[in-house]
Amino acid sequence: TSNAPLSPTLDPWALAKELSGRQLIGGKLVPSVSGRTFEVRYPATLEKVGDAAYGEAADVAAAVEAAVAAQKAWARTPARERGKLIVECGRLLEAHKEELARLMALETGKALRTESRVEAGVLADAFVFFGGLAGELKGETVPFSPDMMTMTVREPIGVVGAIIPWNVPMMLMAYKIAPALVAGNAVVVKSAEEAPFAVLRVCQLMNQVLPAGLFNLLSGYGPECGQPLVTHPKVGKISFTGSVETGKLIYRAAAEKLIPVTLELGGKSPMIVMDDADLDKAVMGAVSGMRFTRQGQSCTAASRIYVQAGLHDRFVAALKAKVDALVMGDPLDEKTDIGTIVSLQQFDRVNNYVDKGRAEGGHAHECSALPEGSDKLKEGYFVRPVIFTDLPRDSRLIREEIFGPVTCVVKVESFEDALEQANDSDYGLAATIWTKDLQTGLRGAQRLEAGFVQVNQNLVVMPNLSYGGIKQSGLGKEATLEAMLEHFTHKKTIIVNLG
Ligand code: TXE
Repeated sequence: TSNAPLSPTLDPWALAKELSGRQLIGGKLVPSVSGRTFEVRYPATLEKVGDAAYGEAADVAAAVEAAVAAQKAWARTPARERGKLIVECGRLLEAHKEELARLMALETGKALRTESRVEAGVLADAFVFFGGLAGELKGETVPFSPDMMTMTVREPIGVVGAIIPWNVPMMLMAYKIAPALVAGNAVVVKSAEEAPFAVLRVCQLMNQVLPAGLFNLLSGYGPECGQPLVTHPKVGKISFTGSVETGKLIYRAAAEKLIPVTLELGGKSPMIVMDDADLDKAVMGAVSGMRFTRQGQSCTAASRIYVQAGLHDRFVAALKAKVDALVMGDPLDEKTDIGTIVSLQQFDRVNNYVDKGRAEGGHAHECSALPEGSDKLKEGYFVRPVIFTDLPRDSRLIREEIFGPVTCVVKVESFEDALEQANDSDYGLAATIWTKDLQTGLRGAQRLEAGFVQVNQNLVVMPNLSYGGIKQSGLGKEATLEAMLEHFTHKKTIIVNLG
């Protein structure tokens, strides 16, 4: 299984070079079958970080073959032994947290101190959590007849395909592959084209602990590499996080094969602030809930804030002051709170929304300042956070996921008005409500249409809390023991006639 221990490499540029042109297939770092690569650049300066392997159908075939072979022995390994190895992966990832965080900051532009380090910590924690659940892969007995001993057992699906995005790639990968592996499956992951290296490093580290071929990582583009993974006849399940459009494509392709999918798609998460809310706490909730430090690139971002009329103006002023205080700069710099948007495509998309909002008559309160000093940063994909007010009710900015540092504050008259507008959305991922009246808070929690609701609290994501949306936000939940059993195992019924 394992090769010589790897020591942490704290220079992310050197690490990216080392990983360039490689994927992990069958326990080996190998180039793509075609030998082709694609460039990855640092979004803060546009300097070249490295070349990622250009995975395609032939690479998918090789990875699935390796996974099928490795899964047989893995499924026969006692569950708690599997769990212990996954916990060991968690410990190893914990020891490499800093290098993973730096590599993440380099390829995605997410600030090291406020975002990338946090993600690296959550990653290790997810492995430890799911590894510890291995003993809970239990079945049931059924009181069917005194002459029949009837029971159910949980069996692995076989090979699971995981397709992940670039916004929190290490964490989202961990939430898919750790439970899948503990449940006895093998995995083939396709990374996002914007962020191929940190997840590859994670897999290289896991490869020191786990059998070769059990998990494989391909880098490549959606249609050329993701699609063949979905349609491969030996892949028995797809777990996807990304856009609604791609989620629907995957769902259709999976329907052709009749395999299960879980889809974590976008969001347009409302935050309701009542007149009686604690202003300071609500404002802090908006700053962290909107994920300004991640440039708003979060599916749970509090991107629509409904504030009751009595508090509205003070809320906007206080929010602007808090966001103004965030320092935008080089993502690798320890002073930086806010880094960059991940890519030119996303940068253009966000700027287009800001232009649209202005054209619709909205008032754009621009916050924070663009980084100063280094000329190199002039090329970077920096976008100033924007708080919109006075947008028309049918504004596209209020309805569509922007995935940038743009939030819309809407003045509402009452609790009912806030609820009606909050629920008037295609999405249903997360929601928060802020009030000192617990009765109002609980009524909000009951009536808000979302996968998870929090009262006087911004969004907490942990592996023991069910995570996922309703409506266009997705299908199926992630995290928790329940999701591990439901999404990564089959339930088999066994009847023994005792007569
Ligand atoms: O998503 P895509 P993109 C939303 C967010 C963002 C928008 C576009 O609004 O602005 O989506 O982002 C792979 N078959 N979210 O373009 O295309 C792709 O290679 C199989 C919300 O990055 O969905 C990548 O690995 N796979 C979201 C992954 O799908 C395909 C996080 C996501 O890319 C494929 C990211 C295909 N045909 C974006 N096409 C969240 N829920 O947090 C693409 N892919």
